[in-house]
This record gives sequence, C-alpha cells and structure tokens, in this order.
Amino acid sequence: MFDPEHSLSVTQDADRLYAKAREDGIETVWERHTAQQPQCGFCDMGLSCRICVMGPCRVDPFGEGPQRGVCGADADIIVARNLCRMIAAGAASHSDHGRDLVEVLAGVADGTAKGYKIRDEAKLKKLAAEYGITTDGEDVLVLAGELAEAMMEDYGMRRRAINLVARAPQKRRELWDRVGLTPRGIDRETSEMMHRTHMGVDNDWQSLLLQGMRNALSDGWGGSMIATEVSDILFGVPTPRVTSVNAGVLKKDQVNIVVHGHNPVVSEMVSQACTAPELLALAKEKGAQGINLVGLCCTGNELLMRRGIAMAGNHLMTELILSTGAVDMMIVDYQCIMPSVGQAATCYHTKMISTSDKARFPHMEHHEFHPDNAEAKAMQVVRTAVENFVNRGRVFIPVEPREAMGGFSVEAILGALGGTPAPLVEAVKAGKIRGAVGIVGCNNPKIKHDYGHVTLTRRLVENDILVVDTGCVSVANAKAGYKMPEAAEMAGPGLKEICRALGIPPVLHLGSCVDNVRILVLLSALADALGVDISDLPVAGSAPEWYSEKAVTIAVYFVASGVTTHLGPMPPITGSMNVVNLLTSGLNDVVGATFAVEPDPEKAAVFLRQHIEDKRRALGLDARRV
Ligand code: XCC
Ligand code: SF4
Repeated sequence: MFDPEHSLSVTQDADRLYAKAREDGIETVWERHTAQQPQCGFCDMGLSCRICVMGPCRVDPFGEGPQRGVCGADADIIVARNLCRMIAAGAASHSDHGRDLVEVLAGVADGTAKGYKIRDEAKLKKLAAEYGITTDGEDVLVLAGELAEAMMEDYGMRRRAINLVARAPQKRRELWDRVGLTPRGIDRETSEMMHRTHMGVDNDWQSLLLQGMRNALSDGWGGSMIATEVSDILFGVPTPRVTSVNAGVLKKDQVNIVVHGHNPVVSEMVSQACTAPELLALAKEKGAQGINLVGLCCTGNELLMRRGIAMAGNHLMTELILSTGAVDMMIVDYQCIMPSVGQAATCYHTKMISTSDKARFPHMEHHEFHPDNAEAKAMQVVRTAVENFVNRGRVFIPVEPREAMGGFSVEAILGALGGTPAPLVEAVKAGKIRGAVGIVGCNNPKIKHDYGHVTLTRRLVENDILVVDTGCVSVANAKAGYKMPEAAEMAGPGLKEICRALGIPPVLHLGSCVDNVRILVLLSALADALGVDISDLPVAGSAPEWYSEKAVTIAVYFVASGVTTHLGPMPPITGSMNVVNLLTSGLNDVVGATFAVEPDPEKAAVFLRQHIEDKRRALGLDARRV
C-alpha cells in the first residue's frame, strides 16, 4: 500500500507505480541501490584509481595505509584525475549528441537526410552570420551546408577558439584568454583531457582542473550549444505552449508510444510518423482511438518544447512507467537509459526498440536510425507499436495528468519582454525580482525522488527569485504545478506582480540538458544589458539531485562562466582537501564563482538567497537580510 510516511517520491504517480512494480515482481533502481550498500568509501571520496594496471590503487583517508598509488600519485592527483575524467565523459556525451545534429544538417543540405528540413530559416541565417558566412542572396541549402562544415571545424583542431565563445560578454572572454580557459576545439579539449589523465602525464592537480574547466567550456559554448542551435534550425525555435505531464498522460484507449533518451533526431521523426493518416487508420482498425506519443527525460523535453507533446516523467520514472502496462512501445536513443528497462518490460507486452548504433540494450529490438532512413524507420516501428495494441493486459494509470507550460527559448523570453531584456533588468533593479536561479539536472535514488527540486524551487519562488529549469528538474516542477501562469500565486509579491503582468509562470522551462546553453545565452544578454560580467549578476545555478557525468560538466561550465553553482549530492572529491578548497572557494579568484555542496534543499535555498543578495549589494542595488 502507498504509505506517505515511507514513500520514495514526492509524487503520487511514482509511489503508486512503484507499488505496482513490486506487485508485478519488477526490480527497480531502488532495490539495486539498497543491494549496493555499503557503497565503496574510497570511490565515494575519489581516492581509488584504476587508470592503469600497476593498480588498482587507493589512498587511505585516515593516514594509516598507503598514501600513494603504485606510480606515486597522491590523493590530490588521483582525485583531480578522476573528476577530470568525469568532465571529459560528460562533455563527450553532449557534444557527440551535437555532432549527430550537425550530420543531419549536412544531410539536409546535400539531400540525403530525407524527411528532415530547415524549419527555421531566420535562425539558420543568424547562425551563419555568427560563423562569418555571407548570407546575402545565398540559397538556404547552400547556407546549411556551409554552416555544417564550419561547425565541424569547431570540433577539430584548426581554430584558436570555438566560434560561439564570441557570444560570451567581453569581460568573460578576456578572463578566459588571460587564464588559458578559452576552448579551442570541442573534441580537442576532451581528447587532451583524456591524454593528461593518462598515467605519467599531467601530475599537477591544479593544472588538471584548469584543463577540466576548459574542457567543460568546450561543451557549454561548443558541443551543447551547437546541439541546441542546430535543433532549433531543423525542428523550430521553441515557443510557449501548454501541454500535460505525469504518468496520467498515457491513454487507456490509445496506442501509447514513449520516446526516451536525448536526441530529437529520432523522436522528431517518430512524432511525424504518429500523425500519418495510414497509421491512424490502422490504429482505429485495431480498436484504438488514436496514437498517443509521450516523452520521458530529455528527448521528451525536446518534443515538449517544440511540439507541446506530453511528458510522462523524468529519470526515476523510466522503469516505473512500464508498470502501467499501457506502454505499447518504448523507443530509446541514448543517454540516461537504464540498462534494466528492457528486462522490466519483459513482464508486459511492451515492445522495446533501440535506435542508435552507439547505444544497444539487453532485451531490446534494434532498428538503426540514420539521417537517410529515419523517416521510413519511424513509420515501420510506429506500425509495429500500433499492431501491438491488441496484446495489452491489465492497464493501471494511477493519476490524472496535470497542465504545464513549456517552450521558453531565449527568443521566446525576449519576445515576451518586447524584444529586449530591459524589462527584466528593470524588475531586478527595482528589486521585484531579486535574481534568478537555474535549477537543472537529474534524479538520484540517494535522494527522495523530486524532493530536492520541488523544495528548492518553492523556497526560491516564494522569495521573489525567478527560476528557470531544464532536464529532469523541469518535469518535477511541472508535476508540482509550477509551470502554469496561475502558479504566480505561489510566488512572493514582487515576482507575482511581474508574472501576472507578463502572463508567465514563475518557473520557466528552458528545455533539455543541452538547452542549459540557453541559460548561458540569456545570462550573456543580461550581463551585456547591465554592462557587467556574468559573475556580477544576482544569479546562481543548482543541481539538487544530480547523478550523471554530464551534470558534472554542466556544473563546471556554469562555474567557469561565472555562475556560482550548488550541488545536492557530493561529488567524489572529499579525498583531497586541496581540490575541495579550490572548487568551493579558491575558484572565486580565478573565475569569480565557486561550487557549494548542500544535500538539504532548505539550507541550499538559504545559501542561494544569500548569494543573490550579496551580488545585489555589490551591484549597488538594495539587498535584503536573509
Ligand atoms: Fe539524464 Fe537529461 Fe540527468 Fe535527466 S537530467 S537524468 S542527465 S535525462 Ni539531463
Ligand atoms: Fe595506481 Fe597510478 Fe596506475 Fe592509478 S595510475 S592505478 S594510482 S599506479
């Protein structure tokens, strides 16, 4: 039975579906997490190393056992190397996602990517101009081809700086040049990071961490930014739209297809196929009222932002959603897809489809999608999903869906403000909005599902702090009701007034995790409007329930861009007080921002409010006592 005292989530759908999953004998992330206890203390502190086969080694934090690995690496080197390899993996993931989009753009230009097209010519032209490509009178497809080529160069080793770094405020760019943080090539920085962390290369923990920041910046202002911008060109710049969220978005009387993963390259094609008249007719024939496409995790966010497609849940919902018995097909691409989902699906009629040559899974059928076959493949798998409708067993949809508004691209936000950030700047200056916090990142079974996200959001919003969110956080906040204009009632008086005047919610959904770059672009616009650096703004970042290497990279590029960032779970660095001190205070002297770690969202809210008031004071604005 559902027991609110011992529930593992703040959301009703998760708790009820968890009970159902247990009833059906499905093992979930929570059982596996319990089975792993106690987790390794050396690894938790970042003190174990298995980079070479003279090891594995570990350093004794109590000073009694070995203090160096076989090669002589001490705690500082081992901790820094481990963290830097996390950054490299995160940067590689998001930037490789960006690369796939550049390939589609190139395919549209040369006519091989059938079914894809340029949906936003204005954005294409804007990007081409930023890359120094002449746009006057040029054919759209020629432009697309030239832009794709130029972006490919960003991935390589020919440039002194990645192109889109030019979007950062001048002061920030000068700082990066001064301390050697300007990223030169996307793949180059990741590759160099892996090189430096090989045994016997960079053995200075500070210089390792500097390269870690440059590597992260190559993702934030490079690979991830390219991913977002090219997605906008190919699939459209998001605009505000209302949709529905939680497990209740599944429909009893329709074919339910769930897309899970990150890259819109696959999910956009699936979304087109779901509206094909022949497949809708087939659905009717099979006794279904229609085809209901819903999203999970970030590919869901991509569809929600641009198409208003409903969102079924975030990271910790991905196994549970199967226990509804209502999912006729789950189609995955890559990232954050637990290797267990295929196994969980074997208890139901659900067909599980993997689509990327990079990402294979046990108990899934593989249908490889490429830019040149994606349109046909999507039709084929959606047909299979429709045919699977008749095989359903008992269906359990535990809640009613909730409304939520998404689609706040930077273009849409500035549009709502009348084309300039000035009204927002005025509201901040007047103190009606104290500042803004970007709450981003994952779920983690170490924390009660969505508790960190929703608690922190509530505390910030009621204290007149505007929240923007992405990734799994945005699903949590949408389910909690923060994404409709009526949620202004939950905000403090100043923020409420602004939200009412603009007809916006106090929590703005900026998209998927690669879309964190939209936050960088927005902050640059605000900094430019005020004539200051990003690090002077009354803003902060937070990842209250993060788990992934990608989240580490995002946090590092936020900090390296001047945004002080809070983390809920502690990263594996406590084995080196030198590394801890640098990241939580020393970095202030280098990039004007630091990390802060606080698992309790109530305390984190106090820290973030204090930080914002301090920044206000430094700007000469009124400051409240926290
Ligand atoms: Fe993954 Fe993007 Fe984290 Fe969610 S927030 S668990 S990384 S889906 Ni990206
Ligand atoms: Fe041990 Fe050094 Fe090899 Fe790491 S690199 S496993 S510390 S010998």
